[in-house]
Amino acid sequence: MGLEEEIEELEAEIANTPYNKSTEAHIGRLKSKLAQKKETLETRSSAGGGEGYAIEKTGDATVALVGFPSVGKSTLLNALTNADSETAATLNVGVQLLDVPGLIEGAAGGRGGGREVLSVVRTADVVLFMLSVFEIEQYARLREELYANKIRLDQRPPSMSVTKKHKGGIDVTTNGDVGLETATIEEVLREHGYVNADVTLREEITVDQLIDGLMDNRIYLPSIVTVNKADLIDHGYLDTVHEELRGQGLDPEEAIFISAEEQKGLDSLKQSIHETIGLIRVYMDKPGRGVDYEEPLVLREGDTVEDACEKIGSDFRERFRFARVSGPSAKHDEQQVGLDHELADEDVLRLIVRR
Ligand SMILES: Nc1nc2c(ncn2[C@@H]2O[C@H](COP(=O)(O)OP(=O)(O)OP(=O)(O)O)[C@@H](O)[C@H]2O)c(=O)[nH]1
Ligand SMILES: [Mg+2]
Repeated sequence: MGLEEEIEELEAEIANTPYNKSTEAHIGRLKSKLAQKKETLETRSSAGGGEGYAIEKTGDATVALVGFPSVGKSTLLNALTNADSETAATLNVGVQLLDVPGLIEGAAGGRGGGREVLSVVRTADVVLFMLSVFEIEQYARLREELYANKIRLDQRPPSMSVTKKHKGGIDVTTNGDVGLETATIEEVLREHGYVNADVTLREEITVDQLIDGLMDNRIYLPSIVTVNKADLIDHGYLDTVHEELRGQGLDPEEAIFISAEEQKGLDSLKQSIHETIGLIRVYMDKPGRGVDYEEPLVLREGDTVEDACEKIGSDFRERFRFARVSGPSAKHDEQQVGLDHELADEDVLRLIVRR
């Protein structure tokens, strides 16, 4: 039996096994086998390489724009300022939006350019789903496609640790009820080749998340949903669109309605991207030149003065004496701070360095 058939059989068996406490460990084992066989298949079919999908990444963060054909991806890219190519646009504050064409036609099983296309998504910071008002149901398919390609959206990696040891079998420690039988956890670990190991699970987890935690190639990304062609929504139709979004498990309040063609809603979209990535803008107060409000230094939430120094480059970190900060992170204007001071969006920063 070939690998493909084995995979199909496992999938069928999983689908046909009712899930309950007594079958859970068995299902865990089947799912583990399945995950590993898929991995093997993929390694095999990717041997020999493929055409690279070349987009030069610039800027501080990238957003992968994912949607079916004709939903308006290219129109959005063109609508955004500084569109510098057909496949990439630079948003304000150093965020680059990348068109991911042909995800659906090519992606499954690495057909055509699918694998290269998906690698663009895997290296992005945020996934931006684009739906059009008449095709909200496409969302499920897009998510499935990304899931099948080991991209996990809007969730963190499971809080767990596994330490190999020399004897004693598999020892499971949990913080209260994690939603899985100990036998299931042991079975999954064994199936992944662990003989002796200490496993700690700190939160509720599903079999799939446990398997994800044991495979080291899952990518965890936040996502945003934008609904395009909002200009085509008639008065009575908005309720239907909201209903369909709810049917997809989406909150209509959180979806961002835009019209790429009429350039409406683009500011909210940019704002949402900005917040999701957690970017902050820091305006540098440069000696003799004043505050540069035009080209802020772009950092991430949680970044400190030290990160700013390193970002600016050259030898600011080594020559650093102290800094002065005004703005949201400062207790008062021109507050004197050290390298460990945490910066905030729209701070003004002056570095005082040794000559
Ligand atoms: N009414 C309306 N039409 C739009 C809007 N955005 C895009 N369109 C139209 O939808 C069609 C498809 O737009 P594209 O931007 O080419 O779509 P795409 O997602 O890039 O499609 P592919 O490149 O084939 O994947 C074009 O005819 C656009 O003019 C919009 O906001 N409102
Ligand atoms: Mg296009």
